[in-house]
Amino acid sequence: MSGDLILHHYGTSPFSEKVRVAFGIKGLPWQSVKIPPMMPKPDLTVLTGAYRKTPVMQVGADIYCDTQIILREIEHRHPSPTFYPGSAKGLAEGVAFWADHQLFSASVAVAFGLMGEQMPDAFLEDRAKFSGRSIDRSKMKMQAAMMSGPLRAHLGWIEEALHDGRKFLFGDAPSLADLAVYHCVWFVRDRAKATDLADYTALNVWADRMKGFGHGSASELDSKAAVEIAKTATPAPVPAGVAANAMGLSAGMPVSVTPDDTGRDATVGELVGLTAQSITIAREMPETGRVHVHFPRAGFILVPHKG
Ligand SMILES: N[C@@H](CCC(=O)N[C@@H](CS)C(=O)NCC(=O)O)C(=O)O
Repeated sequence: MSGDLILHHYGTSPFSEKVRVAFGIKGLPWQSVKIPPMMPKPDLTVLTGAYRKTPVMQVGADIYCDTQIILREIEHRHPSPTFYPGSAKGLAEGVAFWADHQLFSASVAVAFGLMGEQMPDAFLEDRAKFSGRSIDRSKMKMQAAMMSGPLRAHLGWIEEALHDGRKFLFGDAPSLADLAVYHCVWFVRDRAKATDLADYTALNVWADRMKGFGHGSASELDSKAAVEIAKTATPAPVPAGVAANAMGLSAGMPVSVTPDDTGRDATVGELVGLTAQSITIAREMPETGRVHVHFPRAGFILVPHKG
């Protein structure tokens, strides 16, 4: 049984590891579509409308962009065991957002410093475009050394939090905060084999505990077959509709949604859903039929689209 959750990802992607471990914690079956680690990604962007980041989750004709909303959707469909720790749910979202942005940036600098020499020019050029910053191979080692201190400062908070013997950041069960911190530690420690964190005993024990969850059970799916699945499916209803908002946006309006940090490609479509935490737009393409593309609100810029 492969399940209806389709993850578009590649093996070396830290944010994909966040979702793969989420599948592991919940013991879920899922379908794995391997996407290229750099542009172009035609079978992905036809589904998302332009969003190029990794990973993307698909369920039929519903496309979820960004791990913030991907985790919420997994939780919605498979509530147990929960990733959202009771009264600390909002706090855990905040910790996860810090990890996905500040902690991840420091982790990238340290990991790229160690792996940069093996990275092909085309990959570094792609990442320069993605981040909007020039990447100079000769400066990577120096930048990694420069960011080692800030990385240790960020993760020093986690080491300190874990020192009271708790198993996970919010108690006895792993939450979305553990997942977000873990994918950064995995990138630096397990992928780049950096030794910067070797003396953080509690952090390393916790990271091994997270690793132990595995990835659930994946079955391979071709990217063209995933597009066909979208075409033959119908998007799920959007019961909440479009909430009142300061921009005066209403259902049916053409809008664009763009990440506010990296990979700033605008997805354009018709606004069909807006809540305090999510944006849903409808798009129609000959290859995909009608799809709903979902984004979190935090971290994205939503504006009217003037075609
Ligand atoms: N905020 C996004 C960040 C995703 C992200 O930056 N992913 C990296 C890979 S781990 C990426 O997209 N890199 C460029 C690419 O894969 O094309 C999320 O939570 O999903």
